[in-house]
Amino acid sequence: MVKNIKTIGDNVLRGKCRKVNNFGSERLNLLLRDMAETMYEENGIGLAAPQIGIRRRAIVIDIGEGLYEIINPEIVSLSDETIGMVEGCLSVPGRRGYVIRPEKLTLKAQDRLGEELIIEAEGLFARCIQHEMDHLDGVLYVDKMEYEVFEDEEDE
Ligand code: GNR
Ligand code: NI
Repeated sequence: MVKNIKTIGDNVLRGKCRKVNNFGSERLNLLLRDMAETMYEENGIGLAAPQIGIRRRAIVIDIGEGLYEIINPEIVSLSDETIGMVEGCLSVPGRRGYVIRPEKLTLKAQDRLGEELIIEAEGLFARCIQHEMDHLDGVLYVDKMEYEVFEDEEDE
């Protein structure tokens, strides 16, 4: 089911999410399905559970290469090299900002059955993972952006 996306100002976006522990359950399957449906409906490349009001450490991502479900993610390593990119967020509608983050990362996480996943990411995938992991700790890109990018600057 497509859910309403919580927007900036809603406290659910500002808390720390708890770990998922109900692996293999119908409830987790439903959460992940709702998250993916909502992400696709809203044309996002990622979505974190708190964005639909659920304080759990679950993320879905699809940057055009298929759906990833990432549960209880933990950073294993971050590159020293950083890169800037313009970000948007479904929870901060109508705005964009330039954010500097590590370019690459390695992640440890779990899949929907609780099996360990090791993910190495760079480029847009690494960007999206970091953006979504911030959501799990109540952080929005506007908290770390260098400057706002206005609509009419984008096509220049
Ligand atoms: O759809 C989204 N696009 C995006 C672009 C640049 C950096 C991060 C993102 S994530 C965002 C969807 C969203 O708000 N996920 O939390
Ligand atoms: Ni977001």
